[in-house]
Amino acid sequence: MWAEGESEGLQTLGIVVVLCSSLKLLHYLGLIDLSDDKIEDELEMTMVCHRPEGLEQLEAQTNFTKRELQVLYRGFKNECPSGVVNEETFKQIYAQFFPHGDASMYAHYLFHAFDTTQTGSVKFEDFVTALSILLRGTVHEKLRWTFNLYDINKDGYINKEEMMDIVKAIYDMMGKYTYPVLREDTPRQHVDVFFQKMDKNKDGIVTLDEFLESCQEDDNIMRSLQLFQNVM
Ligand SMILES: [Ca+2]
Ligand SMILES: [Ca+2]
Repeated sequence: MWAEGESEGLQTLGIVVVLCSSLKLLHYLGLIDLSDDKIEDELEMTMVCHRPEGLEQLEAQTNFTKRELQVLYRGFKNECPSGVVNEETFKQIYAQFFPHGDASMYAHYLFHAFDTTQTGSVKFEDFVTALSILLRGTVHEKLRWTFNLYDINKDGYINKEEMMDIVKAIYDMMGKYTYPVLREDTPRQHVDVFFQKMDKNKDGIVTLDEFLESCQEDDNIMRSLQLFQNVM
């Protein structure tokens, strides 16, 4: 039997992976280790090179300052000259950061969580909106975002199959080195424990309200969500 702590550990892991992945994405884009001096340089170049449309609007919609948005935009355009990121780019980025596993399915789900309008591409606006939530959003916003990630078919509920797919994708991504003693039935056991905990009324689906309630009762999840609050 699985101890309760282990299932909590997996849920926490899922959320940490989401957050770490976003941080790695930032690092990949060369934005995370910027010193103040560098920001000044970047800003100067940004001002010379381009003036992103709707910057005021984005400043109002996100928790980033105009200066931060300009730096983010420059990095984004630098890595993605077309101005949009497609699913293949997500997969390539994740393959680099999880070389021992197969991150393609997780990158697929994550891409669709970023691609809120389901257009098949992530624009700068989508990108910074998600980053703003993951790095500086309220706990409620972060949990909502995570719920949306797990709700693969975007029907407003998480069912067992969706949770199973996400858990498998996380296992695949982490690879054998992280979980050397995994048994085949382990993801199913995790999903069962997850549902026992989250599906309060036992109707076989997890609603957003059930998800929010369960997560906020859970100290592990709350701690991991707060961990990245002041990173940027
Ligand atoms: Ca669903
Ligand atoms: Ca339910």
